[in-house]
Amino acid sequence: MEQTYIMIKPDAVQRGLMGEIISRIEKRGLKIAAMRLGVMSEESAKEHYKEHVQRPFFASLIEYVTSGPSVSMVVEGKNAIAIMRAVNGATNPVEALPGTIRGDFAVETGRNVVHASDSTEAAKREMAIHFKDSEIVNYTKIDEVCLY
Ligand code: RTP
Ligand code: MG
Repeated sequence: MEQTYIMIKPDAVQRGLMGEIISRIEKRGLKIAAMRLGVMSEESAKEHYKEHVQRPFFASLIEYVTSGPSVSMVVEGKNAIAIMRAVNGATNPVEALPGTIRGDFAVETGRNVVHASDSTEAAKREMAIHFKDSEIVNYTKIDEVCLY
């Protein structure tokens, strides 16, 4: 079982896409273990995207993700990290396939609607930035029974 950190970015909240995105995650069969709406602090955003600190787009990226409310989630399930990367689609929406969130709802990299952790290490690190352990809820869903 894996957990991954997901953000519905501010452009998606502004456009009323929260429900659509949450619905896709639920319908795929993954479980939401934590969820919060709020404006991400500059400090958290910089820590979250610190791998990109030297890139020319870093300042704009921080401005973008702190520009308004976003939704932070912990999404849980078998292979949740890889599945959520696939559900989101390619970073540049031009390359994102139809049927992915970015392929259906985005046109440019600078407003690409969603984030998902890209590895086990990143997921752990990002969940710790955005959630306390006590905010991540442990519960069982009726469709989780699997014998293998
Ligand atoms: P994310 O971290 O947001 O899930 O996106 P990602 O893994 O698919 O892509 P990553 O390389 O981690 O980039 C993080 C975010 O930075 C913005 N970006 N802008 N060339 C550019 O202008 C550029 N490259 C990346 C995007 O918002 C991207 O999602
Ligand atoms: Mg990334």
